[in-house]
Amino acid sequence: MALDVGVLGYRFMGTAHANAFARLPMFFPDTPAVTRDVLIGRDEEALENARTRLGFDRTATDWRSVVDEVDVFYNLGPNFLHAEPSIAALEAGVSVFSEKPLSATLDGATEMAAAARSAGVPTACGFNYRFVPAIRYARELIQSGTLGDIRTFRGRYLQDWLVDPEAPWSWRLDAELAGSGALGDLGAHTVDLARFLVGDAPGAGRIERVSGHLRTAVTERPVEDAPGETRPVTVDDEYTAQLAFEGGATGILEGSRIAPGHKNDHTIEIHGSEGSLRFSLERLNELAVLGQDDRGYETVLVTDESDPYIDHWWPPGHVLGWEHTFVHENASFLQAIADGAAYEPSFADGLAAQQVLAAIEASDESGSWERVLRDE
Ligand code: 4PW
Repeated sequence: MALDVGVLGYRFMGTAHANAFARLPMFFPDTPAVTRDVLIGRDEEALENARTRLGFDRTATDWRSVVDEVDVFYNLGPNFLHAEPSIAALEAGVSVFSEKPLSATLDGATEMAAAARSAGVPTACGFNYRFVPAIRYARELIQSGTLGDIRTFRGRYLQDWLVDPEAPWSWRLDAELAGSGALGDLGAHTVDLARFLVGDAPGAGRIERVSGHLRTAVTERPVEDAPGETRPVTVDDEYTAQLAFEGGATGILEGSRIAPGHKNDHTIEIHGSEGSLRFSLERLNELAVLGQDDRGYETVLVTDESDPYIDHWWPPGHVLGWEHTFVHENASFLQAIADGAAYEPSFADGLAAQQVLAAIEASDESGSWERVLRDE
């Protein structure tokens, strides 16, 4: 029987997930079938256009009226809207997928993770970069000891869509609506990859302490279609952070939405006692690996037998792109729901990342290193 899916949000992420729903029966035919039941939003005209384009059966302008009518609720709305509808769905026993960061606030994320624990149904936080074949291969290499003891994790995520001071204001630039800027939008992914790749590796483990710095370079931005009107920017344009892992490894993170020339540059470098590896999202079919044989970094083409998804797509060398990560993550999540099995990255992982982000913000305010505070 097909899973009825309700989706709040129909722009960037709504399209990315609807594309995944459409691809699944073609490329992952064993994944449970999905009925694109209801698309949720406020602007009726835009919503109806999106319903037709994205292939949903119906629309709703109030999430409250439909959140308990579906089998899976996808919360792809602005960050401030993640907590309340997701908790309501969980209280009705509905599985929930939330985009990242899990919430605009640490309190919201904590409540969402608690609701997920009580509901006991699979939840997902949208850390889609865990589903890049090269990242999964990197984890395998680290797990099998190829890099030895982990010593350094370096992660940067740079974009440039806010370089122009005339780029218009949006909810992503407001602390109440978004929580933070580059930190939550981009840093959440980097922190999650640190957890995924080295969170259980020798020498690294959990992130214990952080030192962070946030900066807003452009403090006012024009309001679209309102000549002469501006609004304040109350989130960071860029952040940097140092990490101390419990096993002794060090970490360096940076994120920016004002880095000219960098469109979606998420680069990870990991050094261990026996080798190193390097990954860049803009070349996501490759992984650079430095082994013990003194031959320098070698580029592994991940669209080969090391690609865990190769059987689902094209022959080796027929490269994958950004949108495939959403297909892989939805295949795993929907399968977990059908099997009643655990899924990762869950709301617990979303909360764990948010606790690190909160510590980075606290450090920016205090000017000191801060411990990452956890519930357990
Ligand atoms: O993964 C990225 C996000 O964190 C996306 O590619 C775009 O930039 C959308 O939001 C951020």
